[in-house]
Amino acid sequence: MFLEFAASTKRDFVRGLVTPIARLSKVIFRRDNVMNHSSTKYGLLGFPSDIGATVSGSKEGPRVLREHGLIDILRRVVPDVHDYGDITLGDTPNDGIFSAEERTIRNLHDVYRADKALCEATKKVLEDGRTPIILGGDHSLSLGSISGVSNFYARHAENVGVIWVDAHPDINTPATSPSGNLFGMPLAFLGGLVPGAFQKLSDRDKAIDFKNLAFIALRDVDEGERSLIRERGITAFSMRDVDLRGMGAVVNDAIRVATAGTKGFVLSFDLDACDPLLAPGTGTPYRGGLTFRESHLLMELIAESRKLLSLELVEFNPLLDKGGQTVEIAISLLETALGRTIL
Ligand SMILES: [Mn+2]
Repeated sequence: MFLEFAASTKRDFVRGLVTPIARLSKVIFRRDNVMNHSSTKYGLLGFPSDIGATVSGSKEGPRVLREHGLIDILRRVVPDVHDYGDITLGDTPNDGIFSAEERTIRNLHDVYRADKALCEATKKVLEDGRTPIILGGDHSLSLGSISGVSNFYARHAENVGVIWVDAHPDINTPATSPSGNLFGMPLAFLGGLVPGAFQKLSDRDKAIDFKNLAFIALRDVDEGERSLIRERGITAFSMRDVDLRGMGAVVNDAIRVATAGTKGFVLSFDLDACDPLLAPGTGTPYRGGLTFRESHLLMELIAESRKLLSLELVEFNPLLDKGGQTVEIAISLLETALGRTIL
């Protein structure tokens, strides 16, 4: 800068003085280490439900994240973050709306109420001109939230991609699910494989097209899921790919898949994607997961893409956390996804 100053004073006195001062003031007054995204407005929604999961406790996730100052921390990254609070459940649905296949789902009526409420709430956030940030809660929430995002963009016939970062692909159908828990099935419904009430949350035949879906960090996959991923040719980057190619190459490929012919993508981040040594506070941990830097690099590249339509952070279970390390990494990952940078 001082060299530039010296050089420019040789040219024009005014220009030479004004330019470095303007540059200096940018350095002094800009928000530190934040990407220039601050015009994006965000809307935060809590999904305090874990009845779609095997292990309970993630319903406390949104409360604990807020108690740790999440909103104020995010407002240091982007000025406009509005907290819409937690979703409000509607009435118990008429049993007649469910298909035979859906009837095998555990807690069917209540998970449906929660997903229907989240579907409408997510669409409302988008209608307000804000990018949704959804705090889980178990991963069954994505059936509602991604249906809501898809419905919003369906009005202009725009498609929505999905980057699903998770140890598990969550693409069982009720027929292949070993547990009957909805948190292992949302993608099968979103992709239109299971007819019934959940599919009808979407205004189109299916909320998403599998050709715009990319998995990252897979390492615990059920047999039915493995067959489906192969048959449908779904883009899936397991931990092997992260190990061999590095997170940078993997995320860039995932972004390419999720943005091909779409408006952008939803990032659905399950905390069990991270290694359990890093993030123990989650219901179905599996060893061999993402490191601190791998997970942060992913968020950095997502933020740089400027194609994020909605962000969800799921399966944070405070009851299983150890010394607050999971809540800390969860908040840190959200900050990075919103544009915080190292330099
Ligand atoms: Mn999951």
